[in-house]
Amino acid sequence: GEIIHLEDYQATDFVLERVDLTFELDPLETKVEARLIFHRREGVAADRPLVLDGDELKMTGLLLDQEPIAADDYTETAETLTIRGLPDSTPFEITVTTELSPQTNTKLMGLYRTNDVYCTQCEAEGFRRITFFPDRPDVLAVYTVNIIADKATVPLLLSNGNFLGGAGMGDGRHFAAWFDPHPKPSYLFALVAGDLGVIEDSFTTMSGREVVLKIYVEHGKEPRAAYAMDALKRSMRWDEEVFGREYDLDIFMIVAVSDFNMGAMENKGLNVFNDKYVLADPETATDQDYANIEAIIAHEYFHNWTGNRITCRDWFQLCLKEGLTVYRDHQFSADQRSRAVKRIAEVRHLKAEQFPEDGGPLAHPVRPTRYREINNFYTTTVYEKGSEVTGMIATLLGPDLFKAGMDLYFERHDGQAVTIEDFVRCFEAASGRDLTQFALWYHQAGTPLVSASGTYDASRQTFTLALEQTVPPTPGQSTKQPMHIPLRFALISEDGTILTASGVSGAEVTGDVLHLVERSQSVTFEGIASRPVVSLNRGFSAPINLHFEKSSTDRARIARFETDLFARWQALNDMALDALVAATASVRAGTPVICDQALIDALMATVSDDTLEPAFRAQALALPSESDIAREIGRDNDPDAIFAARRAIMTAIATAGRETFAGLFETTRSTEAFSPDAASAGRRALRNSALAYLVLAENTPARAVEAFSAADNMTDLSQALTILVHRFPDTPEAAAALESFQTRFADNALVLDKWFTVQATIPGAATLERVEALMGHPLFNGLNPNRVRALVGTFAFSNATGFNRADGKGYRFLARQILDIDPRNPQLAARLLTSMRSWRSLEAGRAEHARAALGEIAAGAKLSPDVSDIVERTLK
Ligand code: DPP
Ligand code: ZN
Repeated sequence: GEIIHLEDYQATDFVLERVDLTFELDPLETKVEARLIFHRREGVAADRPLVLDGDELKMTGLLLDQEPIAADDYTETAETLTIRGLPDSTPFEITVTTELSPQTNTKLMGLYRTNDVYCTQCEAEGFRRITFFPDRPDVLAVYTVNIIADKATVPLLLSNGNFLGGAGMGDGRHFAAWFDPHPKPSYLFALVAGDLGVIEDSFTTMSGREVVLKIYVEHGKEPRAAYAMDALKRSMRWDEEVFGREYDLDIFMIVAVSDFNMGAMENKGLNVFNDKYVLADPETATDQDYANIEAIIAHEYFHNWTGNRITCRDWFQLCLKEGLTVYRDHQFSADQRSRAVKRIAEVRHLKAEQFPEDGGPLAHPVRPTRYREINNFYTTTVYEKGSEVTGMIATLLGPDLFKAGMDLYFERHDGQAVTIEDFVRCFEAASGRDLTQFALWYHQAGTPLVSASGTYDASRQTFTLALEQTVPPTPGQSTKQPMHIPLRFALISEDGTILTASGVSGAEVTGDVLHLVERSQSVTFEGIASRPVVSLNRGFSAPINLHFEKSSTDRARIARFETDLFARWQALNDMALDALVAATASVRAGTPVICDQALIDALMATVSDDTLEPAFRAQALALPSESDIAREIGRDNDPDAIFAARRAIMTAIATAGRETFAGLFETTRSTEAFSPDAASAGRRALRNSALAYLVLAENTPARAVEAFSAADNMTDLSQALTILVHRFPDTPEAAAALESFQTRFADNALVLDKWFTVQATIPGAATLERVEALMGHPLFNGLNPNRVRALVGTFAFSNATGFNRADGKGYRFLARQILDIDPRNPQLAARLLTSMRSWRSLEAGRAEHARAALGEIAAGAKLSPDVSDIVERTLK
């Protein structure tokens, strides 16, 4: 593929008015007739041809106003259909007939089959695999869809919009017709047909309209869709209450399928979901699964306004819908659960996934300016950093002006395909604030580094905070301008009160928000009676790296006295990270690891504090991950040393807190029936982290074995299994537990994914052999993306010691998998390959092995554009 540049954007020459599609479904020979009504855009020269996009299409017919088009009036290439000699000023109809083979479409883009169900995925450029079409998001049209299929085997025929009607056809086939009155881009088209079960409900909108809600799943799985339905109704209500957004069709449908490249897809009125984000019951789903379902159901539903009603002008604007919609789903989950705990989980995720991306060879701006393969830009930068940028606008403007800006956005741009500039202008107009510098967050890649230091002047009673920002160079952007960074803060006195300054100079400060806008800024607070401790970047108000050296006593003071719960967690996490980095240095130097007593004391005080919600206490106990530690160290990383250091610190905490953990494990035992609500989930989280520490302290599998047998829900069961198998992988107890788990859930694909993941993430070099053996297991299925991600993906992304074996065999294994998967599913292969993005921060021996494995991939014959784009950028 060629590189596409933002600056080359031009509107189409022809305006598409209407689309009429007819599908005659067949596994190997589906016939598609597309009737497209166009007119030439005003001012476009009469000799300009119509150029349509296509991908692996077999065209069997082409008509202009129902007449065949002469051979020299059109040209077909692998990627385009060009039609010349079209009317100048009158509308005309192009009819394209294509033949598809959904059964053999393993790329899962366009029309394909999953467990005998016909299904589509069109974002970003899948519609061109169905018919020749102006397949770009700024072409909005009204669609009518007719579906014809065998009635007995394909009883259900669905598409976007409202149902027009259907009937039998006398030849064993039947048809259904759908009409979507809302103009939409092709990436939001969907068709689903097959034999599925359904649960049905309804929702009354704020203006009193009744909307039918349906969730389709495989027969027999209907009861497992109940939680998703509940989450959907809560999402619809919340979007009305918080954003004033009402649903706009008579019916809203969700279909769960088992083969899907993404999490889910927001097709208008007909969302298609990876079934992992729909199906749940206590026996088979963890609390994390429930939380994911709630978040993703909400996310796709919220796209109806942020994405569908207002869509993207081009794919460079992807964050316009994704960053904003992630922000919206975060707010929703925060309202449904504990806001602080939700924020902690978001920040952990951001640091674990987005920070490495932003700090490595795949770094790109939230709003990129060039791409080779758009599929590779569905990234945590576009999504999660995009959400953070939206959140910073809310922080800068405050809730009322932020809401005014959102209202203006909906009012101004409903029905349009717009840009980030359009979005930002709404907030400027609503607030009167110039957001030019702020908008650099969309344009400059890289995680800003803010260095801070404080000086207290007792005689003047002033406190001065010196701040400096740098944005590291990233691919294609060697120099950066200073950003507008909103830093929420608190000054805390030694006795724990939050201090209010009598005056501030050197920065704009509004409420608890300090505006850092220069490269370096010195901010003086007056009327500060005693030396304060600064809690900076409260709530993670800006997605930055912060260097602010503090004694562990000062960090402990924040952990104890902050009124912002997130900041308390952050202080604990910083203390732990300091300890883990020091411990890693000790391991590499061959000196004993000593755990900071202040960390142990602060953790134990937090964990024992019954006034804190259990979910928060569990988050406090979850130390920074191996990759967090590696990122903090930054270079010359030895994953084995990091693992050993982390294990040593955890053991020190476990030993010191043994009695506390034993007590917690008992007091958090539930006597009630399972409920997935946040409070119950938090209690389970605390109990299971107590169990993990206890098992470390006791150094025998007994307690994990017992917890495994006693578990009456999937959260407890899978936690016990993980603790047992990860800590004692080669024991008969671990083998027996794995065996019993597999037997018990043999017919549940989603639970079996967990079985593969537990094994793929066992720490240590020996896991590679285990993973290779599991690739040959009868339950492994290389065609199912969830299964591949559960085994190969978690090994590469979440097993630092196993994947980064010193001998490089982990990388070579991944290289073989990439080359094997790429021809059938390039999107999946490219995504797995991003696990190599931090290779340059490894110690020299591993880095050399990683480079060689990347070289093997790069040398592969006939790489997809997806994989070749990632491998080239990763090696650069
Ligand atoms: N399905 C993906 C999402 O909802 C892409 N739109 O984010
Ligand atoms: Zn989305």
